[in-house]
Amino acid sequence: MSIKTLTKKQFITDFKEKLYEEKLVTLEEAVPAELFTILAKVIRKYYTNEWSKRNEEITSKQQKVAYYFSMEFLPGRMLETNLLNLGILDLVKEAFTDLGLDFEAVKTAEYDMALGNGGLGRLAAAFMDSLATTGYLGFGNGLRYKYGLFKQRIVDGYQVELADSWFGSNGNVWEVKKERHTVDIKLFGQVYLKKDDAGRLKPVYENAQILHAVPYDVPQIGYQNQVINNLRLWDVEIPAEYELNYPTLTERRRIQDITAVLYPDDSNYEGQQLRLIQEYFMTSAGLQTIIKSYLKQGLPLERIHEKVAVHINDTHPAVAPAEFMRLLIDDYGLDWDTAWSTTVKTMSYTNHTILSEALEKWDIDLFKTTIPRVFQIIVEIDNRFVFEMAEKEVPHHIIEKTRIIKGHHVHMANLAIIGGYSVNGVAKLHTELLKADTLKDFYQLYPEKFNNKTNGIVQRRWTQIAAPELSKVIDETIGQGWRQDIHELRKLNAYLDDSQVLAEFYQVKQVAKAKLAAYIKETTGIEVSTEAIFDVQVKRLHAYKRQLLNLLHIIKLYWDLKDNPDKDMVPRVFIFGAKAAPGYHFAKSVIKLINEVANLVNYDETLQGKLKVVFLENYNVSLAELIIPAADVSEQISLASKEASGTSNMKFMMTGAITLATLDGANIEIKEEVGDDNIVIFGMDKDEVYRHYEAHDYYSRSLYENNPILTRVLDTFINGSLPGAVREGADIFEALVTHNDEYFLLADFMSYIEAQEQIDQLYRDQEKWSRMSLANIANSDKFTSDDTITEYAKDIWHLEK
Ligand code: 26Q
Repeated sequence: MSIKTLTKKQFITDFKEKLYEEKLVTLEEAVPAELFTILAKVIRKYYTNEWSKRNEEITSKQQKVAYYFSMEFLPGRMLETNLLNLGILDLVKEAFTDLGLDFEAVKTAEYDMALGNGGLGRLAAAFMDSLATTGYLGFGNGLRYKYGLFKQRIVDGYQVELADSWFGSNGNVWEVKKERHTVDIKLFGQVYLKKDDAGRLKPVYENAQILHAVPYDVPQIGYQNQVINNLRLWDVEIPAEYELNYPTLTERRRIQDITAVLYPDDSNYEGQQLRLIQEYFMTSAGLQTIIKSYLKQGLPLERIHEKVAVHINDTHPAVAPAEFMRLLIDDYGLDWDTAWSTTVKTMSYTNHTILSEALEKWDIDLFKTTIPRVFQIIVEIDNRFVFEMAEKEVPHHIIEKTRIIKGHHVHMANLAIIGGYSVNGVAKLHTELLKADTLKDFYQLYPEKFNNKTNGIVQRRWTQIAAPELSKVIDETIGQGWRQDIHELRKLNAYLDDSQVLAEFYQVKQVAKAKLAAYIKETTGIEVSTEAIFDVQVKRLHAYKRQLLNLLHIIKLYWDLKDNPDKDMVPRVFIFGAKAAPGYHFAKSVIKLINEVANLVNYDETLQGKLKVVFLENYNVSLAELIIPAADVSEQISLASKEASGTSNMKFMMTGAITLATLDGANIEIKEEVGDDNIVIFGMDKDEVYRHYEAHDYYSRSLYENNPILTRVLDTFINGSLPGAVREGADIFEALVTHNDEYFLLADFMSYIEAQEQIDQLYRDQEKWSRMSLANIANSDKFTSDDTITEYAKDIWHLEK
């Protein structure tokens, strides 16, 4: 069966047959969840051949393969992208119409695959799609968490977390378990070195725990190109031998915990042993498989870097260089120097944060107890690094700052940098800051390792899938070529003065807004008008992302309207979506306050419907697909220098929202692409921020006391205006006034207010606004992850097509 010759008729036959065979029900009786499963199973059959061919190619073609190691992959729903990429989305939709079935209902029966927290995990999923689409041999390696990122409910304005059991008892429909590729993972115990017969030192393990890592492969289907790559996710199993020791329930549970749940914290590094085990488990399993697969080609191990690139997504798999050394030396008998030389040529690392306190480090004793042999190897790597640097006469203090083991900790970023050949940041500014600040000592030692790779997004998901109406209008304006080659979007620049075209794009935005408005009404009961500006901030909740600054502006508008109900303003709907890490009190207080302000404004008739605040619970990829195309304003308001890149900013741009932003992360590159007139910038830039750090001259309290607007807005938190959030109000007030406002909200406040007023003025001129919006769509092609991954493939991994 080939996908290219598939007809609607054949599909309908296959679909009905499978439904009857597996569920013993007819079309009329089947519920959406059943229909979804059957549909997925039917289309699996269509791509199986291509998929298994691809797996064989690795050995047969002897081409270099990149392996993307990541603790997180956040693809969201897969049905629609899989259909689109297979080239049968329209065919299936038409078939469903013929059968009287509701495709939308079936599609929404799929659970989001949310094995990631946010940006980093979504980027990894985007790279999987783009690797397949560009045709490079690039495979993913991660963990098959039983529970993905928690499901968020809002109860009385508070975040409540529920377990996300994203696959039922039958597993995930897309995955295939590959039991015969199971590998052993060794943890704990004691290790000492003993000479073998040949006089070589070999490690002897005592009391180690041996676990099974079992892979599940998830297909990554390229866009209409017959390429299907692999995302390999590892699960833990208890080996039969171990069962013979009658492990207690607690012991069994402790093992199963390894792949039970994704850590929901995306900033605060927390030194928990289970997390270290997760990281090591995934990394070791992946590397063992890679070596085995490489050796099948009959090539010498010391040249593995010619056929294999291992990419370390943030420090989470940064144990990789040490584990690779262990395998090469202990299991395959390479000598240290040969092993080290090939290891460094195999590993590359992406950094996703500039906050140095967020860089992962592990307590030495914990590390030694958990993976004793790997620890020995790290000690050796560290010693040799120190020796080599001293020989090169690198100053002592620089060596101390860059070595791997110091202050009773193992520093994972240092291991990733020393043990690899490439370090990249995720946007231009971010990479510059890494070089000048966070990693500056390493930049002195190894300038040649540093490079930038600005993030990207899968344009297909954010246009063709999330914004079908928009896509149709683009087709009608410039033809369909942009669906294959996103750079053709630039043709839209020829229509910036075409009132007819501008009106059509405006209309399409209104359609998306109406859909979102209906969802808001249905899920929250709040009525919003599509005539209002839809002003959106959706992302993880973090102090540095400054959702609170957005809220301060809303409170200002509230008081303006209370003073003057006839205030001349375009009605606004402020829409938030954000999950807070469960232990992050500040972030949870902000959620509560947003919801309290929503209660204050949404039902106050005197505001004449000019101000609405909506917090949509459980923001995830699927909700993003609904929200982003409906946005007029994209809030990207982090304190300059703190947001490494951001990627939602790119999705908003591509679907025609106007970016309201600080000069941070990729916002800077968005501004470069779209031009100063089509973006609204405010606030301090990174130089001003850094100047305050150096001069220690920031006093938030004096801004609070001397600016009457700020006084009034901040007092709202403590003067009884928000009776449902007295404690949270006090906490937030304290953070901003007493604890000197770590992220300079008060410093940027007036500039933000002015920028918001500018937005209000711009929106009044419908044609002008539509022109800005279209200019954003027309110049968004730079941010396709297809191009980002091509740069990784060429500049870092040196892959051939
Ligand atoms: C670390 C140790 C222990 C437990 C969890 C973690 C952890 C998990 C996830 C630390 C960080 C993360 C995620 C970080 C992240 O998503 N960063 C974002 O990456 C995006 C892609 O590069 C950027 O666009 C964002 O700017 C950046 O914040």
